[in-house]
Amino acid sequence: MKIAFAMKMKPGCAVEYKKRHDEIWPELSQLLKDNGISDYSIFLEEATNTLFAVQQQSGSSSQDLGTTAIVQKWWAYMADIMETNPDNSPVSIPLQQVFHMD
Ligand code: RM4
Repeated sequence: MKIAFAMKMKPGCAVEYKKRHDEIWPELSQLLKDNGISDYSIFLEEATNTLFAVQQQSGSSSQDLGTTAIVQKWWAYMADIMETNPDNSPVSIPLQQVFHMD
């Protein structure tokens, strides 16, 4: 199932945000794949620093993996450039699909 959600990046962090994702930890990407996440993209709207994530999921969302140590470590690593909840998880707003074409 394809899902999408919005997150917020702190202003002026686009280069660093992309750099960190270009260098995503292999153990994190493997964990995501092991949990049925694929075809995962994140897009940035620079005017509002809004991040739009889209992913295929066969079980839980990437945002539901916060009980794993590697996701907790990644969220703590990313917290300085994102809007987060007290547990460092990124504030994530589920988005409703209103159109799809194969
Ligand atoms: C994002 C955010 C998400 C994570 C991806 C890989 O910045 O931390 O929760 O799934 O990175």
